[in-house]
Amino acid sequence: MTLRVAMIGYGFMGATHSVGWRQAPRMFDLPDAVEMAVIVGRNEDAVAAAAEKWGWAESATDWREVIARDDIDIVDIVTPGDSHAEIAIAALDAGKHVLVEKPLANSVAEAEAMTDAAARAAANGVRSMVGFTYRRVPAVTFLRDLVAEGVVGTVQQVRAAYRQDWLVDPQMPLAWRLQKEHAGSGALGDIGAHIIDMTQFVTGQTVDAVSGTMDTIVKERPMLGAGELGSLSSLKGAAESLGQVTVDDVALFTGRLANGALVSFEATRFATGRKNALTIEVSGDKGALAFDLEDLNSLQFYDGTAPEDRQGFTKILVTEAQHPYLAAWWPAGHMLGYEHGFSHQVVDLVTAIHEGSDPHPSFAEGLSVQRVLDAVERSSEHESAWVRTDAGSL
Ligand code: SOE
Repeated sequence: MTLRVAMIGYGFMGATHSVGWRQAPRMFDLPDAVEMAVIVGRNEDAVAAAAEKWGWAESATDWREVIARDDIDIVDIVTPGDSHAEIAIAALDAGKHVLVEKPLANSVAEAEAMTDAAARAAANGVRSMVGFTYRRVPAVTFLRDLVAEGVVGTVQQVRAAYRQDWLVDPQMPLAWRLQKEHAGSGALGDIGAHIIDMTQFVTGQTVDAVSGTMDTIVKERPMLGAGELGSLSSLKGAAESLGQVTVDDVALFTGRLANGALVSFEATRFATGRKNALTIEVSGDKGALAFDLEDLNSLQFYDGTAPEDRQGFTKILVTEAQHPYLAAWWPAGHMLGYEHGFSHQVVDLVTAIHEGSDPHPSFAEGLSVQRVLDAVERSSEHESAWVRTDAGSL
């Protein structure tokens, strides 16, 4: 069978997902063929250029028409968060499998409606998945496997941070990611969502309560031209006039996991010198594991059960055929990069569709992250009071 894909959106995430759709069928033995059928965007010329550049067979400007087509099987949504709910629900109701970029939505209400639509669709064999792609960096998947195996023992504390610095320059324009109406929130939802999901994924525990503080450091920024959203890969041409930043630049929060362990979270676009620094360290009563996205082909492992004179963190190279996803790529020892997670996401979605199973992260897991995001905002509004998240179960 051939699965025909329509991708809605064509910014930075459009590029990353296109790489995934292109590479996965070439490097992995997928159970079904994949065809990059149509890419959709509002600007006819720009979306036609994206189709040409990334290898989509067609381009189109009306996502509703595309979703109604009988020859489309999968809808991949990479638009800003404010349109995720409308497009995803329409696609699921039309019987299309859906992949939606993180965070699932801009609000808990939207995420709940999407999760309901996904459950209705699942009853008819329609699959849905959220694009928390970092789960599929082989070292992160392996870290999860090791924690589940009991290698660190009982998880007692987690440190998770996602630090970028692309907003330190006050001339960086007011792109959609800095506008609440489009993005829902700022650093919190964009990159904080990744570390919440990763924490829940690797520990198997929900974040049940949070206490947080959020701040906007540069409150006004140069406006973009009328109708321009500003993709991260092409931010330029800002006007003289300034507009209000309506989201957070920094979100610091503490979380309490279901088993009682504490987590410190930091999501910031103001970590001068830190470009894409996602780090997580899981400490248990028998050992610890740490991951750093800027050194993504390895893990740091501390074995607390080793003889005292041989203890200390050691580096595990996650580059071998036994490690998740790696057998399909290069000979042992050859490393992967940022883009490979997007191929692994395609592999797992296509496999789940073929097998008739539900891929992870499900919309329910996306909703769980959304509830944590919402609780952090409420906590920050109430002088960092502890707020329960109602994150549900994983
Ligand atoms: C921007 O902060 C961003 O592109 C995120 O939106 C992505 O999810 C992450 O992969 C890289 O940084």
